[in-house]
Amino acid sequence: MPHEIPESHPRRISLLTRDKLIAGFNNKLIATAGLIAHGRGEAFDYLIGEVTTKPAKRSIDAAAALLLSTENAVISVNGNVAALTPEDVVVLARLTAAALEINLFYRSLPRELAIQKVLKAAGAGQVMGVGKAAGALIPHLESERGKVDPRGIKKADVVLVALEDGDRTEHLINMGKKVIAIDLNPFSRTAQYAQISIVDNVVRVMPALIERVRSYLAKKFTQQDLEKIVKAYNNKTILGNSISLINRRLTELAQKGVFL
Ligand code: PTJ
Repeated sequence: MPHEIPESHPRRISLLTRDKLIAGFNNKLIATAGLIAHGRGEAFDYLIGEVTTKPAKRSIDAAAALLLSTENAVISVNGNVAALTPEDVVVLARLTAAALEINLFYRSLPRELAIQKVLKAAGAGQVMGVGKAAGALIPHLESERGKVDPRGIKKADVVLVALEDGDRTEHLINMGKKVIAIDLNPFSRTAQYAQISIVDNVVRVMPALIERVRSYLAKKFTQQDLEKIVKAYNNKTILGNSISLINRRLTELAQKGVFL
C-alpha cells in the first residue's frame, strides 16, 4: 500500500508520481532501470522549474500538428510511460488515429503482457508489438528496441517516443521516419536526434498534447494548416532555447543565492 502523502506537502505531486512508478515496478510494468531513469528526469525537471516552458509549448504545438497530419503515426509505449500516463496515451492515440505499440529496452513477455493489460484497462483497442507480433527488425539496431511490429513502427511515418535510451531515434530517422521525442534532458542523444523534441515531463506533456490536438480539431485546421505549423518549426532553435532557459534560471538563482 502506498503511504499517505499529506495534502500540504510541498513536493506532493512529485511524491505521488514516484508512488505511481513504484506501483508500476511492483506490477512488473517498469524495469529496475526505469526507476533510475525517472530520477535523472526529476533532476532535469528541477532545472526547468517543473513547468511546461515556452520552448516545450512550441514543440507540443508542432508535435500535435505532425501527429494529426500523418497517415501512419505510432505512439511507442515503454514501462515508464505505461505506469505514469496510460489513460492519456490512449486518448491521444484515439484523437490522432495513431497506433499504440509496446517497445521495450528490457523486453520480456511478462512485461509486455503487463503493459498491454494496463493499456487495455485504460481503453486501448489494438496494442501492437506484443510477443511474436514484434517480428520485424530496425536495421542495424542491436538492442531489444530493434524488435518492432511490421504493422506498426516498421511501416510508420511518425513515431512518438518518450523516455528513451539513446540508441533508437537515430536508426528510426535513418529509416526515413520522423521522430517526436519527449525527454526532460535536452542534451540526450534522443532529444538531439529527434525532429521534434519536447523537453518536458511526460506527465505534463500528454495532457498538453491532447489539449492542443483538440484545439486544432475544434478549429478545423486543414492538412495545409497543419503542415505549415510543422514546417515553421525548427528543433535546433527550440533545443537551444531550452538550454538557454536553464542557463538563465541558474544564473538568476546563483545571483540570488536562495531558491525557496
Ligand atoms: O521500459 P523499457 O524496458 O523500455 O526501459 C525504459 C528505460 C527508461 C529504463 C530506458 O529507456 C532507459 O534506460 O532510458 P534512459 O537512458 O535512462 O533515458 C531516459 C530519458 O528520459 C532520460 O534522458 C531522462 O532524463 C528522461 N526522463 C526521465 N523521466 C522522464 C523523462 N523525460 C520525460 N518525462 C519523465 N518523467
